[in-house]
Amino acid sequence: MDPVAQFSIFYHQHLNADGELTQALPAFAKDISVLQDLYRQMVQLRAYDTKAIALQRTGKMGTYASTLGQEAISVACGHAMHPEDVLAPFYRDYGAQLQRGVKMSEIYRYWGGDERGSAYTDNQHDFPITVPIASQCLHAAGAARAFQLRGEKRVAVATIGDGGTSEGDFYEAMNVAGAWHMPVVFLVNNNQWGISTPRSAQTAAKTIAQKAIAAGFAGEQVDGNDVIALRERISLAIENARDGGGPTLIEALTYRLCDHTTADDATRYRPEEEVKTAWQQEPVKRLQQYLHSQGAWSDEDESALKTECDQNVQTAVDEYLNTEPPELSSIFDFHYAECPADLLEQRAQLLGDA
Ligand SMILES: Cc1ncc(C[n+]2csc(CCOP(=O)(O)OP(=O)(O)O)c2C)c(N)n1
Ligand SMILES: [Mg+2]
Repeated sequence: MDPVAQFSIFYHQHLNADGELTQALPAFAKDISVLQDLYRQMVQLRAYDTKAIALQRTGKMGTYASTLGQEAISVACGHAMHPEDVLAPFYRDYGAQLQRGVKMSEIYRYWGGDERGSAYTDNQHDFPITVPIASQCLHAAGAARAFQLRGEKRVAVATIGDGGTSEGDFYEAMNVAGAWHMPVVFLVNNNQWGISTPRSAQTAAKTIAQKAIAAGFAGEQVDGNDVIALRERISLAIENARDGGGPTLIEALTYRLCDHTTADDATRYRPEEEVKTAWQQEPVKRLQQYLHSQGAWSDEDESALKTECDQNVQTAVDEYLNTEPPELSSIFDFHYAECPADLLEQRAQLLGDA
């Protein structure tokens, strides 16, 4: 008997955990200033993220989802996208959002419970952060369909966690994207955990990448702590989609070095040893080591960058804390195009008009 269908899933890496190349650099990375730029962005993202947790801990912000350890994925994604593309992000993609014009102060505002934090002033194309898991994949598929119908050479990118790939919305979006050969890329941040559910308990599939096969397109794994491989593979997938090649699923293998959110305590369910091992793999250090080895980064560069990043964060914090609180009615005003009658009644009660 001959097999009816066969498939392979490939794993891509350029830079290992020690900051050494495991294969030749891709063309974009031969310009060292591009790698320095990616490094700067990861360091800036980490400074922003650290401050967000401090703001929450001191009662100045609501629950926050950190991106610690996962910086390479969103930074590479933002770098690979074109301005006219559309990002449908989940809640750990600040690195892509910042590159696409979203302000740090806007993201602080969002997690501070202020809906105006999703009304980006310098980003006209992207969706806001999505918390209902996997629904953003359908939004991205819808945007990609619109590009097809309008004959626009644009690409939609949906990002999602490993746990999210168990959701019906994810499979439905993948299915329609494959069936209609849409210009969309699904980027999975496989950080090994969905709150307290480990990847091993999440799905019996050997890889998440292979979920693309059932939908009729390619899936691949990338070292999610290697910003060089990520930038290369995401860019290839996006440009392939732009050129009519259809969707791709990229599974980026990383680790959630933080709690799930500030409302979580991961020490209750994760072995300390696992987290310790994961710290050896993290993305920022390895790129720094590589740049050092090329004579393209010094201790002076590092301290100048640290000062600059801290200043940018402080400016954003000042903007955030100096924002007038939102109108009380705002909790009703942004969910529906036309607010249903029962909510209008509650709104009136809240405002004392009833
Ligand atoms: C539709 C839906 N179901 C459940 C939740 C609650 N929830 C929030 S985050 C999360 C786990 C997501 O895990 P994963 O997709 O791996 O993303 P990660 O948080 O690890 O980045 C769940 C179940 C939700 N937000 N939306
Ligand atoms: Mg996860």
